[in-house]
Amino acid sequence: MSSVRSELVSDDDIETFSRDGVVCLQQVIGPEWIESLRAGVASNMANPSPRARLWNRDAQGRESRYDSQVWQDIPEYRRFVLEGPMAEITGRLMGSSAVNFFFDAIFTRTPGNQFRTPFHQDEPYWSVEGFDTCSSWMPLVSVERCSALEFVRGSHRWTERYQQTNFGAMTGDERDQVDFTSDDRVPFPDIEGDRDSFDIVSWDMEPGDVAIFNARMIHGGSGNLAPDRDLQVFNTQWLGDDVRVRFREEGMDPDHSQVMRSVGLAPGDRIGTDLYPQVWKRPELAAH
Ligand SMILES: O=C(O)CCC(=O)C(=O)O
Repeated sequence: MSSVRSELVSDDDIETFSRDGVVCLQQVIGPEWIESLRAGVASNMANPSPRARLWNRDAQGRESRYDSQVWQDIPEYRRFVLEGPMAEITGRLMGSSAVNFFFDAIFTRTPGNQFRTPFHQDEPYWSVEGFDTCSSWMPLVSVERCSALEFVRGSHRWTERYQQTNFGAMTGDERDQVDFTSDDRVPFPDIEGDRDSFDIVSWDMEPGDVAIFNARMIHGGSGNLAPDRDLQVFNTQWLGDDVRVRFREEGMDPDHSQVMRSVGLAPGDRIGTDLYPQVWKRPELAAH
């Protein structure tokens, strides 16, 4: 399967990603991939993994759901991860010598669901640590800007360590509990309540577009759907050169520490193994 654009990432895209922490690439994922992933999402929703969560159900029964790390069970996901263009795109954006796949995350909302994901950063929840990370928010349906994921431009370079949202409070699931209040972290800024003070960016997006962001970026939103609009997002997360395994005492979400231990990964290790495969290596280094 091919991509729509021949040049996946331009020098401008690389500069924007480094400076702003997010870049929205238009029409880099071909329609064959989108069609195949939509089929994957349908079978995933019919047969959710043990990691699936209901984030929100309103009085009209409109829902927001999440699942993750399902790529090994769903052939369409697996093929996209291992053969699709994201590994090269993210490797080039990060300027990395090689890229390992971390995990997939699936976000679905039924038509009209209003639930907005609270502003947060991803990397402080992860079982790894590093700056060279990419998360890719890839809608499989058209998304109006008012329903797309929003980003606080440049926040990936802020040095403050914030208390993060406890998503476990939303799901009520004890496996998701993360307590970021017990150490020296400062309260998370009230971005929603003071939007004009922050440089918030988002885009109208079509299938084939992907918003790629550093996992330290503050991001949230993506609810607020019109009554006739649903949302299906396939997100993949990618790790570059400086990332190392890190288990966090305060908790992790998703918590990979157990599976990492089971494949022999320990804190301080470079990421690897079949669970976190190296999918792309810079061609000029591939011979070495
Ligand atoms: O789409 C959403 O509601 C949340 C997305 C998100 O937080 C992410 O991709 O990291």
